[in-house]
Amino acid sequence: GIPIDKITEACDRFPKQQGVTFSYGTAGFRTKGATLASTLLRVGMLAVLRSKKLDGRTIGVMITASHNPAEDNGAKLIDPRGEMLDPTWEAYATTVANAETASDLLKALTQLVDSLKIDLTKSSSVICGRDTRPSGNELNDALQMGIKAMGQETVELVDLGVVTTPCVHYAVKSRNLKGEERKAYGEPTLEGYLSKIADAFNQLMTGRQSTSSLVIDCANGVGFSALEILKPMISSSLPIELVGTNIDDPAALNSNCGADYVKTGQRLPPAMTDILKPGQRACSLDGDADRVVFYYLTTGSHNAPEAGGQVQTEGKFRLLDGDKIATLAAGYIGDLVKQAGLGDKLKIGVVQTAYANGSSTAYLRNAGLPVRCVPTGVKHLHHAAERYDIGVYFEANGHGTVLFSPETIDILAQFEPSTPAQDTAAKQLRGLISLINQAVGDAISDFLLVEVILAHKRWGPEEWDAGYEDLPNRLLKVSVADRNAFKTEDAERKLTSPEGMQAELDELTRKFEKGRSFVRPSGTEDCVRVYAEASTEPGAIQLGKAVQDLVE
Ligand code: NG1
Ligand code: ZN
Repeated sequence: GIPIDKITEACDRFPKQQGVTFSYGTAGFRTKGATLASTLLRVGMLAVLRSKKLDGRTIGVMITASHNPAEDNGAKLIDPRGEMLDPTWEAYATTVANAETASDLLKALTQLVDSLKIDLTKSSSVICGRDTRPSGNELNDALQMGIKAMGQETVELVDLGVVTTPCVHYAVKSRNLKGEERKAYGEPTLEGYLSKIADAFNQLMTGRQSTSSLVIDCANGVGFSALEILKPMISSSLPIELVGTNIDDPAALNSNCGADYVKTGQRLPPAMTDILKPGQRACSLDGDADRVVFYYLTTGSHNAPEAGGQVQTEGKFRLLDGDKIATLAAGYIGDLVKQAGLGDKLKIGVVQTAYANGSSTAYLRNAGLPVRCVPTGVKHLHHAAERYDIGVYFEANGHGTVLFSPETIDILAQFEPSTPAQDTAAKQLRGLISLINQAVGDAISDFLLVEVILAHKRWGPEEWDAGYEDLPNRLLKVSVADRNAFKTEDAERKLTSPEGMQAELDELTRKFEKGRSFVRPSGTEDCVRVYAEASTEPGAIQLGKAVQDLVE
C-alpha cells in the first residue's frame, strides 16, 4: 500500500488552505505563489505515481508562472518524451490538489493506485526545475517532500535548480533515452542542452557569421542565466547583447519587459530605448524562456498598404511575432526540402490558432502551404503539427517550434544526395533537427533558428518583415460574471453560447472591411478575451470595442 505515515506527515507540514480550489489548466496549476505549497506537495506524489505507472520512466515537474507577475507561481508535469502531461492525468492532478485533509489525500491516492493498477514496488524517477521566482524555493521543498514521501527508497530525484522550462522538457526526454541514443541526443543538464544547441547553431552558421549583434531582453528572468552560459559558446557566430538581466530583484520579473509586454502593447521595452539602433534585430523572452518575439526600429520607409503604399518613417517600432517566425521558418524549410529534391516526399504544414493574424494565414496559403487552425494552447498545436512530415507551429504570442516526424528524421539520415546542392540542403535540414527543440517551444532555440535563416538569406529585419503586412488588430480582456457561460466551436472561432451572441457578432463584423472577430473564455485567467481585426487601425479599435460591449 501507499506510505500512510510519510504522506500524513508531509500533509501536516504543507496543509492545504481551506476553501481554495485548484485546477490543472492549459498551463498546469497557476495562481499566487503563496497558496501553492500544498499543491506542489501533491504534484510530487502524483509525479511518482505517473512514473511508476510508466515502468519507472522519468517524469518532469517545472515550477513557473511564465509571463505572469513575480508573486504568481505554478507547476506543470512533463511526460516521458518531454511533452505535456497526458490529459486524463490532468483531471487526476486537479482531484489530488483539491484533497482537503491528509485522509482525503490518502483516499484520493489509494483510489488512483487501485483504479490504474499501479505497482508501488516499481522504481520511479522525477526531474524538477524552477524559474527565478522567490516562492520557487519553498514550492520546490514541498515538491521534493511529496516525491520522497511517495517514492521512499525507490525514487530517483534530480533537481536541475533554476532553469528554463524548455530545459526541463529536454532533460526529461534525454533521461528516458539509453546509452548511444542519449549520447547522440545530449546530456540531461542545462549545460548539456545549451552545448547541444550551440554546436548545432555554430555548424549551421559556418561561413555565415553574423556581423551585427542581436539585442535580447531576458525579461529579468531565468533566460538570462541560460544566455550567460550560451553567450561564449556562440560568440564566434553571433554576438549577443543582453538587457533585462536583473534577476536579483524579484519585482523586476516581466515588469516593463518580456515577450508579453512587447506583444500585447506592441511597443519597445523601455530598457531598449537607448540601446537599439534602427535596423538592428531585437527579441524578448518571457519569464521562463519558452516564448520569444522579435522587433526592430525602421531605418527609412516601409510598405503600408493601409496608408496607400510607402510611408516615410525612421525609428518606428515594428513587431515580428510568432506568426512572422512561423512564416519565415516554413518558407525556409520548404525551400530546403525542395533543394534536397525531397519536395514530393516530405510535406510541410503550418498550425496556427485563431489569434494568428489574417495576413499571415493568407500569406501561407498563397505560398501553397497547408494551414490548420486549432484551439489555443500549445498541446493542441503540438498534436496537430505531429501529423505532418514537418510541422511548423507557433502561437502569435511566440510559443512554438518545428517538429520533424520520426520518418522524416530517418529519411534525412539515410539520404543519398545526387548533387552537391542536394547534399548541402540535407545537411542543413539535419542541423535544424538538432537546433530545434522537438519536445516543446524554446525561446533560445527559436531565436537561434531565426538567426540562422536570416544569415542564410542575408536578410535584415526589414526584408523579413516585408513578406506581408499585419492587419491592424486588438486583443481585449473583458471581465464577465461567468466566463464558463461562453462556449465555442470551430477551433474557438465561433460561439455556441450564450445563445444568439454569435449572430450579433457576425453582424458587427460585417460592417468592417476585412473584419474578423471572436470571443473565447481564457484558460489561464478569469476573463474572456475579445480579438478583433480589420483593414484599418480605427476599424480594429471600433470593432473590438463593439464586441466588448456585446459581451459585457
Ligand atoms: P488563454 O488565457 O487561454 O488565452 C494564454 C495565451 C495562450 C497560451 C496560454 C498558456 C493568448 C491570447 N492566450 O491562454 O496563447 O500561451 O496563455 O500560457 O495569448
Ligand atoms: Zn512561458
